[in-house]
Amino acid sequence: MQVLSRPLKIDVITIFPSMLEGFLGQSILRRAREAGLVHINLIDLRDFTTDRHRTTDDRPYGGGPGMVMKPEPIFRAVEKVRTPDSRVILMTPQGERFTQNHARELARESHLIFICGHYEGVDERVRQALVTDEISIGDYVLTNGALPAAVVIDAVVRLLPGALGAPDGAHQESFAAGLLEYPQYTRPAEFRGMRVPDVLLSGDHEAVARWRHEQALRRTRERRPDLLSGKDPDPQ
Ligand code: JDQ
Repeated sequence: MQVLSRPLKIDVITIFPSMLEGFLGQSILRRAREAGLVHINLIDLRDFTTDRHRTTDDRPYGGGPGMVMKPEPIFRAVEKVRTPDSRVILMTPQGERFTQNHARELARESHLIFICGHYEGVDERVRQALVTDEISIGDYVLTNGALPAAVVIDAVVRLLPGALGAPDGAHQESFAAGLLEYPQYTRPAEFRGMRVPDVLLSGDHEAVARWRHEQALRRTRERRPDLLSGKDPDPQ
């Protein structure tokens, strides 16, 4: 298939590049890379240290527990790959909460640079002088930013035109419509006494569409009423 837009370039700066290697080499992500939709480059932060021990962290000024990532290697790594069009994204529990809207926005960019923190975080001057976006994937604390970066990359790459095979695959599903998914079934029509709803076997495409929309609304009302604010509540 022909690539219509320039590939999205993604640089990931981390002291654990191997954490991401396996993940990025699988499934949709691998196919998107092979199809030239995205170029992902893993950067080992230790390659940007200058001391014999390849040090990336140091004790916090003012004292206290834990270690802080030194600014110099991060500045050198970012400045090596940055262009005027780059978004420089810091993964942190203090960032803005990542949503499908962020994923859609980032999928329109040409170059993303992810800084994966480790230890207790990064020197504040990295934020001040380099970072354009701070993103949190949720309200829980992980040990480092590599998995959060992988989560954001996965959500963004599947939105690139051509990544999912079918042209509009990513736009059919729940969060695009602001609703949770309707229940899905596949064969057999009866399994351990549990039947697939008759409407799905009826061949009546309009009835199927109506049933799915009702189910999606009901599920959203029951599980995620927050997603419905601003939408017609359609009482049952
Ligand atoms: C880092 C840590 C104590 C951070 C170090 C770098 N959503 C989300 N959860 N956790 C993170 C992101 C995250 C991202 C980068 C990280 C956690 N840590 C651990 C420990 C205070 C702050």
